[in-house]
Amino acid sequence: MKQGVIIGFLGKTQDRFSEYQKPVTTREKLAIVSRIEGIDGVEMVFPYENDTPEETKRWMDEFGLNFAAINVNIKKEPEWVPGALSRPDKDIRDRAVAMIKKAKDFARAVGAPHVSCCPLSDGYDMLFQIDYRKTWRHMIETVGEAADYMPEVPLFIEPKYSETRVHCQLDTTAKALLLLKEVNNPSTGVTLDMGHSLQSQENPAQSLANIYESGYEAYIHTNDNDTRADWDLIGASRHFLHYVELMFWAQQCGYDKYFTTDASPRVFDVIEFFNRHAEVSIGAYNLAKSLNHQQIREMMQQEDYNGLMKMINKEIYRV
Ligand SMILES: [Mn+2]
Repeated sequence: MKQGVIIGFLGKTQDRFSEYQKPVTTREKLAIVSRIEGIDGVEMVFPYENDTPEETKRWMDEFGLNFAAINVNIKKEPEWVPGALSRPDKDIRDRAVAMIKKAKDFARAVGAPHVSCCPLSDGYDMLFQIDYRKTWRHMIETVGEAADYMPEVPLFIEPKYSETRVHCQLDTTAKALLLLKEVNNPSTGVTLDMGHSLQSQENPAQSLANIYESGYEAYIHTNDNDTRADWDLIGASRHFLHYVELMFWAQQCGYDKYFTTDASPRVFDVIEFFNRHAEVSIGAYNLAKSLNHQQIREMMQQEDYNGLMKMINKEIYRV
């Protein structure tokens, strides 16, 4: 199991009410990653957390780290706050697509395996706000154009139900898959964020299986929440069995990319928060690996629900 971290959470973060932790430079964030036990992967936000590809690569080598992904941010610039990929103004859409293309250039230059994009600002707050037909068509066109560019760097799309818009365009894993089916480019995939999936009232393990059975690649973000909001809690702090089941199906699907934490320490000590996250993630992964996969699938085939419940009690909860 390879574990990574979205390094934005290693410095100062803020919500509507408070600021958390201290501001640190990207190089300092990478130094922190090297001190977290069990994590050597980095997901870096482009264009805000990087220097030139050469300098960025030097820092990564200095601390012995590897790229899990490049995360392209198309919501921060003032013109993209109300949306980017689906807006009526073609110039605004074009500049968002250009930013994704630049992120792909950067990913290739530093040797990152793929670019992940979560189009959080695309969506709506009130009813009768946007033209659902046109905005959906724009999503297909813009994601399609970004996917066509430099296909050797795949583009992963991350759905989320809510935030920053009250209702995001890509509100479920199924909606992201529908978009990718329309785009019809094999060099695309879905970033399955465990917390986003829970907020969309999905079961993350089932959503992961749906991505693979639809013929697409998946990239996993780990965290947890209370299913009402995307709290970015430490992994398995609320949904332990879901966590183990996600690991089980990741193994069944042959998942070999980084498990990248998208959790936010906020009031907790940064390094110890991620030490505990990495610890529970590898623990859940190894627990899932220790299960008798063949027997479990046979019990599912035979609809032996009592046998499966007993397996959960004895092998997972260990009660
Ligand atoms: Mn995420």
